[in-house]
Amino acid sequence: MAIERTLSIVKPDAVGKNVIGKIYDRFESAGLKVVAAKMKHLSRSEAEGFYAVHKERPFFNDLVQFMISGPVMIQALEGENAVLKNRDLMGATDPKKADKGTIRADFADSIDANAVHGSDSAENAAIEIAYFFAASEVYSR
Ligand code: IDP
Repeated sequence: MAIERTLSIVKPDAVGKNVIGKIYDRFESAGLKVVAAKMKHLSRSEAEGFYAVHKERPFFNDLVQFMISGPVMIQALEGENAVLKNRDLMGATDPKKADKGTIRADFADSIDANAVHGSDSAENAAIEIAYFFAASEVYSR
């Protein structure tokens, strides 16, 4: 299976709950490596740009407001089938519908405050990683 990269964000709710390490443990236990990482308090324009694909959706303003409500932890993950593997670890967008044992089932409170972001395709992963990291900041290993 191909080695892929995906972009992951620990959202402000999970950073606020002090569970960055617990979430990283899920990635590492599943065989995903953190190959880039930074903590950042996004500006409104950074959050709007990142979620531009959702700008016509009714929840866009709430989503942006939530994403700038506190610092986030942003990481690129690398491993076999990384995009899907991370989506499986995250669970469904709505934590009430997320499978038991997933990050969102265990750490998220609501569809707005749902603990993590993860790229939904390898193509988007490449775009999202480049949005936050220069190539020289990603350490393949
Ligand atoms: P994903 O994060 O599981 O990939 P997307 O559909 O890409 O889900 O939506 C991006 C983010 O927008 C979600 O993680 C969630 O925080 C928020 N969101 C999605 N749908 C809704 C909704 O119906 N109400 C409120 N927020 C939503």
